[in-house]
Amino acid sequence: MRMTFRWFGPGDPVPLRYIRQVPGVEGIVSALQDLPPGEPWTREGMERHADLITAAGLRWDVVESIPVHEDVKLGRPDRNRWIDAWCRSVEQVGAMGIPVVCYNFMPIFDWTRTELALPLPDGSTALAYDDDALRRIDLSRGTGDLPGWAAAYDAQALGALLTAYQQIDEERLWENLAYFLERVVPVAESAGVRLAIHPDDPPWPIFGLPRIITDGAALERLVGLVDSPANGVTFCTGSLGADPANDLPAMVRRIGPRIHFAHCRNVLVTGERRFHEAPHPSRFGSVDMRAVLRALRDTGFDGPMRPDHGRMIWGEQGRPGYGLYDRALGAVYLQGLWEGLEG
Ligand code: DNO
Repeated sequence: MRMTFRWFGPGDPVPLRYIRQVPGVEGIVSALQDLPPGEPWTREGMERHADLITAAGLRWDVVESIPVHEDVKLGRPDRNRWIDAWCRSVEQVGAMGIPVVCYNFMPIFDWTRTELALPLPDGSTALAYDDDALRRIDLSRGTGDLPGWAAAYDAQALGALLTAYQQIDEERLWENLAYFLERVVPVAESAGVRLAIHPDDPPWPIFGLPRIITDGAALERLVGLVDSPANGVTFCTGSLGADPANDLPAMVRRIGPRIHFAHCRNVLVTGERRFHEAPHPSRFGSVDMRAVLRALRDTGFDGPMRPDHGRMIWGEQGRPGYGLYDRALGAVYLQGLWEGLEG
């Protein structure tokens, strides 16, 4: 296992020089954040970004993410153009010697929360999700201030997309994912890059949109779509762990060698489709982190791992889920756990 840390580029309130001081963190997880989905990544742009990381004494270990254009997920006639652009970016990633690309196949919305700063009893705040609150969100004004969502759509663009997705049920989305993977996996293979799909977060349909990467059966189906080591998974304990029916260690044991990246985060499930994020150690949440890490160890995981979202603690202000302090505690906890399992 190699401990890594996400960095959102020069605009990130957490500077690389602080990340460098987190014990054991050598690798950075990052992306060319400002490029719109579909825009191919250039060598020049990647080198500029990599230089900043190297100058801080760190290494760019994982690209998270190269966004997949909605036309690909919708299976629209011009999807090949966006898939080609995605392939060109993957080739650049390979040429830079970065071994893993994390991506997702969630329609319109990436990770979604209904509350960005839920106060916890200890005075910290955490990201939270409540399906009832989600149903009360009015999308007729666009994505506006929907918590957690990075790309912004105005009312008209969002309405058009939501209408287009009415034709896409889960099986169609699987077909469109297979079409995408059949084209990108061979390119990743030749570029020396392993693709790692991120599970849907939360792992159930939201706003009436299909979500398919939600459980163990889905992960097994995914790796079977194109049977290549380059077609793998980001094992995100927080996303998958929000559904109590998911047995995370069992999932790891089934798809083990195809896990190329681990996102470790705890969530406390507080009701039906309702949870908030919690400190990383097992006792604070619904994820048995020790059992997950043991399964990763037993299946020979030697890839990058990162602490996922943290709470906001010690008065830190910044990007929700991505402050320095609680993630740093997570990184150290995860390394301690791993070390203990080595014994
Ligand atoms: C949230 C992240 C996700 C992830 C994408 C990968 O904090 O884990 O936004 O980067 O889903 O494509």
